[in-house]
Amino acid sequence: MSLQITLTQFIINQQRLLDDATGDFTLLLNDIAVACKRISHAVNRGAITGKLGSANSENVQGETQKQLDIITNDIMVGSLEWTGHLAGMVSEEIDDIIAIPAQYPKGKYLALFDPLDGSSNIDVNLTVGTIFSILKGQEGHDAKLDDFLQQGSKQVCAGFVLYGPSTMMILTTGHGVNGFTLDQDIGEFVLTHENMTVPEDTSEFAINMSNQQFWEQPVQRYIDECMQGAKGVREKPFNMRWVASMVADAYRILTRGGIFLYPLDRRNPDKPGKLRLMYEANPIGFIIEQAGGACSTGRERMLDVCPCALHQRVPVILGSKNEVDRIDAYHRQYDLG
Ligand code: P6P
Repeated sequence: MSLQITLTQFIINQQRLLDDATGDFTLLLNDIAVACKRISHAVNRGAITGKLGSANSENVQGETQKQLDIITNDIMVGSLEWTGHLAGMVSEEIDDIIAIPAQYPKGKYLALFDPLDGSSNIDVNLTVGTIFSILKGQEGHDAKLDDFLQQGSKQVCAGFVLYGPSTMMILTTGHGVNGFTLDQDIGEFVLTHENMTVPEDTSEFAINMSNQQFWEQPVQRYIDECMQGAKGVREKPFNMRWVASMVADAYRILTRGGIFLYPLDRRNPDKPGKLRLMYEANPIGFIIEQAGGACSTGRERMLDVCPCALHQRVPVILGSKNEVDRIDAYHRQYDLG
């Protein structure tokens, strides 16, 4: 009888390929999986437990927090701070670095996460998710700001968990991308989508069209060409999707290709984009690249961006490689005048 491979079994199999593996990383990923199972349960029961709606508070981003933003953040912190694998954490919901309490040992990894991405959708029962990024820190020391400000190319692991019709974890440790579905009957993530790859071409774009007046010319040009369809220079019709939940749009792109844009927006020069580099663009960008896609700011490979702040925002263009390359080329032509 062939049993489906569990997430733990998969990670241990990968660990065995590494000579210097100590098992710490495997245990950390397992703890993240437990946290996300707890979040899945909390999100699924939001209406039943009366936890939908606003918390009447704002996060560091100045965004109104949902009750479940706070609940899921507490679940992530409470599930990871005691493990002895981390030197510190960063959360979208918390301004400063989250230190490991003195009573717990410190480890060598750093966890950065958006505990509930797309939470504006939670009250209307659309797919939301948890995004996480793992970096190497200095073992045994409280992590400082500079420890976190590493380029996305330094990530040792990135993943996101979708809370949708099914709960899924999409994971990369730098050796491709694999999808695991939570089998509620046994309470385990099992391998269901092996070696996910993003088709290099697409005819489906994802962007919030209501912001069109604020886009720079290269993005205006690209979207105009998509909208012209078969009569225009692209000589084929395009479709559009926009879930307003990055994890949901990213997963669709992983399964059938596509291009996702949350571009530079001229409304506020202090906010070059809406999405955050460290715990949204970098982890999703790492996954998309590992699946054969591409992720850029329009002017730079996302994973090469040198961070200067924990919650800095960046323009995000990701998905099918040939489309990202085209948009990057439009930016170069524009910048050259
Ligand atoms: P808008 C969710 O709030 C999020 O951070 C991403 O998950 C999503 O892609 C984007 O913002 C949606 O933004 O402006 O369309 O609501």
